[in-house]
Amino acid sequence: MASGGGDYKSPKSVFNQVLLINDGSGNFAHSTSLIPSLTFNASTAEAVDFNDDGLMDIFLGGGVVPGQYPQAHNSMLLQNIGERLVDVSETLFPNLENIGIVTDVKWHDMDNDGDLDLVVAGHYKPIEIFLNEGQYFQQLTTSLENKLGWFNTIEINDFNKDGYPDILAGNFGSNNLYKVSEERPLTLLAKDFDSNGSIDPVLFAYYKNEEGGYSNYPVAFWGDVSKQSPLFRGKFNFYSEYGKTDIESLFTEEELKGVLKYFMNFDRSVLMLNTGNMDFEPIDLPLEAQLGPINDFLVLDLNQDGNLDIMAVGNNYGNEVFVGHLDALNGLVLLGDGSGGFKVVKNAQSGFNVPFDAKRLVRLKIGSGKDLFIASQNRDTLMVYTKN
Ligand SMILES: [Ca+2]
Ligand SMILES: [Ca+2]
Ligand SMILES: [Ca+2]
Ligand SMILES: [Ca+2]
Repeated sequence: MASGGGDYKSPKSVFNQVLLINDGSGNFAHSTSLIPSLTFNASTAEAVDFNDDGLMDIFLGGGVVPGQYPQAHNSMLLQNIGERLVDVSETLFPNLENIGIVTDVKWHDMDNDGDLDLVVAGHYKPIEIFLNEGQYFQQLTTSLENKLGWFNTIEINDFNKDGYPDILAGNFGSNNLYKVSEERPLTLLAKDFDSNGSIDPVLFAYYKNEEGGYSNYPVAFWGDVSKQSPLFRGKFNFYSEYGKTDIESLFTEEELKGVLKYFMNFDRSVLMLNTGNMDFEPIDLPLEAQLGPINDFLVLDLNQDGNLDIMAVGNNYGNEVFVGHLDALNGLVLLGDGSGGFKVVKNAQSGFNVPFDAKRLVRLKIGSGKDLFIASQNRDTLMVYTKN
């Protein structure tokens, strides 16, 4: 179980990673001897037997260091050596040290050589694939590497039935004001500008300037930026001044020394179709899937026509990044055509409607053989659906 949060004022115990052992009849006991003591903000935990020795190992994804956004904790691979789990990241998986904000991972045999490889999604990152080479994990170079997203969730499956695993990726959604591209990405500058011990992240986006070209302007309203730090407050007297400030004029050269830069240039939620030669071609999900950030998918054949379909939930109310309340998604049902295309089923027709800050979607089989679809919403009710 991954533990954590973005609030650095939380008690330290919130960040202790917890391993619960099931005794086989549904009773869970808290195990302290099996895992090393790990206290950090973990975003995801995936149990997997990556070395096929019959013992379940664990991958822990690193979330944001509280108060230091967008800096992330190292992700970690814990190998089960029988009596306990040991951190083998340094020897088997040195890339994990610089992997950044991880939001979701999936283990899948991507190169069809019989062992499980790791697919990683995160923020300010492309989708990355690490091939399991036995003694180490080797990053696969693909054409996806220039597509830096705010990816929240991934699923691996063969959507077009050609025998090659495809990657379904839930991203920020293209329905936003930033209109990002490789030439005009969102740019996040991060530094402790006022030296008070916490990072001050400032996000910039390209908008049309008065000359008809594009300039890289701060995204946040002046009030929010000045609340963040007295350094910013002191720079302007009028809103109109701030309105004309771009990335070059907001900071002095001195202030930009040692600044960390992060980019987001790809905002669409997509199906990345495997081309069969270890590369992928992103295909946009329908417009309805671009209305807001997608946080979780369920992949299944809903209408039993032999083609994989998608259910999804999303939105984001609590943002560490300045972009406000994102609530345009109402839950999605997409019927697959078996070749990578999808048809939207309207909420009124499907009956599936999850309009709030939805984080996870799971399927549970109950006694009668019926499926329950359960969506969790942050600080709100669980919503439960069944299929007629
Ligand atoms: Ca193992
Ligand atoms: Ca493999
Ligand atoms: Ca495929
Ligand atoms: Ca189907």
